[in-house]
Amino acid sequence: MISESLLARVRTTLKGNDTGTFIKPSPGQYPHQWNWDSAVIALGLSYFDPARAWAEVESLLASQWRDGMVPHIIYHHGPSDYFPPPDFWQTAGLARAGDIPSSAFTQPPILATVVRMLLERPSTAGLIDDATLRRHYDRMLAWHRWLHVTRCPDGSGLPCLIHPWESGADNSPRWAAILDGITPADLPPYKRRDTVHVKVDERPRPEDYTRFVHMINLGRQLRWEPKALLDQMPFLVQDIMYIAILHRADEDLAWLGARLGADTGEIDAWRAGTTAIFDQRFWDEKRGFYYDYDARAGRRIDMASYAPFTTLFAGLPSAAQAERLVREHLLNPAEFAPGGALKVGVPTIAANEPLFGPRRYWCGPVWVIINWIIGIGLRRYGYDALADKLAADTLALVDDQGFHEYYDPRDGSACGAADFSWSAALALELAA
Ligand code: 9WN
Repeated sequence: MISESLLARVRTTLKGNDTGTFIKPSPGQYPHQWNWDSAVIALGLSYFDPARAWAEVESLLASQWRDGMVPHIIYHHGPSDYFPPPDFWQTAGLARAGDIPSSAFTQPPILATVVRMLLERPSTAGLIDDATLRRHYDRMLAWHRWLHVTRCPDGSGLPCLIHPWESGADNSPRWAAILDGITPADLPPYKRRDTVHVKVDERPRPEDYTRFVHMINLGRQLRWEPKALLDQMPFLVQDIMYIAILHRADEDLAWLGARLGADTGEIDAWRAGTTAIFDQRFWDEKRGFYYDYDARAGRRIDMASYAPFTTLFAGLPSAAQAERLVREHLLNPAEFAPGGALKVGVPTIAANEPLFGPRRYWCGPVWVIINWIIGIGLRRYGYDALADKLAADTLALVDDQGFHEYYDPRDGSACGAADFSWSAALALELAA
């Protein structure tokens, strides 16, 4: 149940981050619109400003590129003190780019799932007409098609990410081995800004940040041409969480298509394709766990992370696989469960991984969005009591520490940016 006091705190945080056109992720650190942040922020808005929830969807989709991609950062109001600024991407004059300055790659496509959720709740359902919905549907369909086709080098329908920022989990140790093999060269001049607002040891290491910039520079040199990126970027990854979110979003997009009377055959084929290949590509029967895939090297990435649990959100594992994910890993105190070194879950990297970094961004901290996604997945498989416990523990964290970007799983203390929009928005989801 949502208390008046929680609602008031969320409203204050989101209003404080409202730019008028969109809600920014946090006051200082992230002054622009981010793709998956914006989508889940719309869910929070549905509790006290439902029209604004749809406006958030509208402003995100307005950034769509002509080739279908929906970018990861959108600079509606021009540059700020955030690095990289809009010009750094060098997208001006690109025929395939959109009308609003943006980054040149994308982020987890959770938007179609959010749109379905908004359509299924009374506060927001009646506030959108079919013509607008059809426009949103066509845009999301084009984005998903871009992912399944343009971003897929092997005909499997599984998209590849070409930069760690696309995963939403920028410096995850899942990418460490690939990043370690990249030697930055000929870097353009730049000044890192993220460590102005957040402690250095809670942000990506300097050597990784340099590689992020190096890969943006490579993309610029390739004029962001999709085929050239697939052929030449040193980072070419099939990310389990990204694909799980897309698979679930395909399901929700097909639901929307059926409601609008559209032919959803293309989406059904993507879903069938992903289901057919998912286990073969990612499942390790011996360890009862999924592993991401380095498509450039042609091998699995040996790193135990939160990502396998997000497959439950998409309904990808069988009941037996789900049981192994939960029993052998999620509830294992040596890895992901409170009890041993951990006080709160779910850490973004298993506690017994050598690269576990409990305060460093995506190297271990607990993120509200991840717990929310895992909780929905647990319910999908009937683990309601576990989902209830995860929601209660996550809410206790935000109650105690405030709406932070992430939390140290050893003691629940706050890390990263404060007044973080999706932690606030999703606290309402968890309470509801
Ligand atoms: C780069 C906004 C975004 C999130 C990402 C998170 C972080 C940006 C950064 O912040 O990434 O895109 O500057 O670190 O990793 O998931 O969407 O909240």
